[in-house]
Amino acid sequence: AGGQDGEVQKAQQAAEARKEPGQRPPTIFSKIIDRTIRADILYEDDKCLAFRDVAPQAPVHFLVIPKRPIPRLSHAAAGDTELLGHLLVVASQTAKVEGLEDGYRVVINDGKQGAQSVYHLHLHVLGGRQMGWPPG
Ligand code: IU
Repeated sequence: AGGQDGEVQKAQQAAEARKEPGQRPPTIFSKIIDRTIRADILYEDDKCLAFRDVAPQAPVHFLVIPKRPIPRLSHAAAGDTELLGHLLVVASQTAKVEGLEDGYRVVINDGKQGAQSVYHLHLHVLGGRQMGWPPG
């Protein structure tokens, strides 16, 4: 025990830690999509879902997610163009239904420095108060 085995184990753990979280299997958002977990759903169609964020950072704060799980924006490919455009249009339409006629903020967090915590691509839509710039 110890010695070389310990080194091998350490190297394996380091390799595991370096793996992008985005490579890992289904997130909690998959469970919201398949209704295993409840969410306050504002809009749904065959391609996407909009639901209220459980920890709202503004009077109105909802997420728009694709049903097909792209882990993060930086993993998006040319073939995702139409789907990503659709998410923006749904964000805009849902913001209208939510009464955000004075404007709102749309945010996509990507990866560690972007402070992404759930690796299933999502648009944040925040509104109902004055936003600041730059964001934190
Ligand atoms: P982020 O961009 O990955 O940091 O955002 C994840 C968001 O998902 C965050 O605002 C959470 O409050 C939100 N959320 C949620 O609405 N429901 C959940 O079950 C979980 C996270 I976990």
